[in-house]
Amino acid sequence: MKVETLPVTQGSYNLKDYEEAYKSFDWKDAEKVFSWAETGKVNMAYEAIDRHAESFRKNKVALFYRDEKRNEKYTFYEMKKWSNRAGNVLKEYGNVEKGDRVFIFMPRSPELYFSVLGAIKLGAIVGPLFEAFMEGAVKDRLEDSEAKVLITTPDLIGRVPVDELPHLKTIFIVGSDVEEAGPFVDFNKKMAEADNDLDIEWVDREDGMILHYTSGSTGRPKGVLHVHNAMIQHYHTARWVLDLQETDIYWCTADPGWVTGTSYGIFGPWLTGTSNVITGGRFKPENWYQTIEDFGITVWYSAPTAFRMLMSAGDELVKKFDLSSLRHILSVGEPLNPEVIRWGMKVFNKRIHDTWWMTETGAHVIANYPCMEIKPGSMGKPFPGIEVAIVDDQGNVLPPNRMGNLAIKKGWPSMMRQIWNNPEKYESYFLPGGWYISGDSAYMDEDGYIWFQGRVDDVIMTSGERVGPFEVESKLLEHPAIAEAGVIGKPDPVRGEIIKAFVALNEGYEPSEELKEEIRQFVKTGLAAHAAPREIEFKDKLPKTRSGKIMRRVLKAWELDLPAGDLSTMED
Ligand code: 6R9
Repeated sequence: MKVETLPVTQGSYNLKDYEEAYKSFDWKDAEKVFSWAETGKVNMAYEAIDRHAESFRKNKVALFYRDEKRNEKYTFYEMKKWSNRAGNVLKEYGNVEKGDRVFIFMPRSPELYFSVLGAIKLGAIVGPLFEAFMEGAVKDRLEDSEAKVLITTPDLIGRVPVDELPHLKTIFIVGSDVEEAGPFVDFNKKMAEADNDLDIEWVDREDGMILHYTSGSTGRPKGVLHVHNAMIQHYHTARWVLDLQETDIYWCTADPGWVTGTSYGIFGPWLTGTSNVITGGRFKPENWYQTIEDFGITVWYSAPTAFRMLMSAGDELVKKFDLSSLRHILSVGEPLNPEVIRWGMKVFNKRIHDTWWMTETGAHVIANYPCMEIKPGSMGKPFPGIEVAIVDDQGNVLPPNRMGNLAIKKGWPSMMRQIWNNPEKYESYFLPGGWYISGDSAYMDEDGYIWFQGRVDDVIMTSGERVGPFEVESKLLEHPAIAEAGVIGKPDPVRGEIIKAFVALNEGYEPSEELKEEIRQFVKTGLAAHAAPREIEFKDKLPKTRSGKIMRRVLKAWELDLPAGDLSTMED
């Protein structure tokens, strides 16, 4: 089969550099860029902010922030001061110490970023929560992590069941006219009075830094812990994959509630001293193009669903904006369709570069580098210094063009170090021989390009967000009308997949459109809007194994009109 390729992007290095690096790349050398290589004093937030504030980048803009109400910018010097203040506030009023879990549940705003950095400066472990989470999702995460401090807003505090969270001692509210009583502290007021200087807590490279909850196909969401050492990979992937340079204006559209919004919305850009644009508010194609034009975005990192939505907004709209500043565009989170890449060539005259990685990997693992030819539909090649292979279920490496488990050899710098409170779960990711099993299936072609084939498990990727069917099913079962529930991802041209629920009703309930809407609202308000099933189908009974497990693969087969496969374990 003839595979189409697209020519290289004019990046800051060429294929020869890349090939050289590929042969000789050594993570030990890669560490030398950090100040701790000389001083021995480690802290991610110091490397990301303070170090630049003490250099020629002092007055360079670190953060451009814009939403419907605010339009602000902060230099590295100002970011240092504000994050120091945040650190002081957390220490003084929240007694935050090294290792404590500090959760942040609020929409994007400069205060969110000051808080993340301030908490990391204290050696705390930051848990960012997506603003769309509702009470059940918030409670699960605060409970499992035993968070001591929460930073949130007046709009969101109603979703935090404070009385049911004994470990939660202090709640900072970011808003105006905050009433200070019990655990509640007025964040902005304390920030206004706080000191600009802070004693940074120097940590060990293996100390915890960020805790991202993510979904699997079974069980509750799990806390994936990353340590300060991850900065090595954040820095070098920001250099090689994002290709960030001194004069770049970079925009990552992801929220810090998801791993892309921290690794590449905070750490990667700031470790490399890059000007970082952050926007709040809802997705609107006009606003996105306007953002690129107004800030003169040069490097843009987004996701297939967003590109597909822009695509469906039409090519005429693109022409209304001056997007000539763009030099490098990247994508992550779901398969990037060749069609979208072709559209990008047409309207931006630029390639869109796919990248593959996961919450658990902490940073890029596979990418299309600016200097290499792209094969549309392929995720690219492994990052230098990381061993990626396709293995069978026993961990044997498969030859080219054979589909199997996408696996990574244990030991890359930004690998997760723990599943919070769940060592068995952590161990279950690895096969003998040190292979980390991603849960994705793929094959590698003879040129070393990797082609995504699907998830091995039932995890749903909807609009680039990872949703565990179990979490949605559990919520559905809390509804009084529902006796049984099974949830699958149904292919969708824009969102990648949408969530479809099959439900069997309890006696006394009748299927109806109103009931569907009520169920949808129930999940939306109990869990999160993005986790609510867009489609619901009533069934008398759901297919189950004899041990009572819902057989999602049978539901999927029903949905897609496919053979259901081996039914020997199904009950009658
Ligand atoms: C960073 C992030 C991880 C899962 C992963 C895979 C899917 C990510 C992809 C991709 C096809 C790509 N995924 N990148 N699928 N092509 N370029 O997305 O982390 O939320 O943990 O999701 O996303 O299935 O296993 P996370």
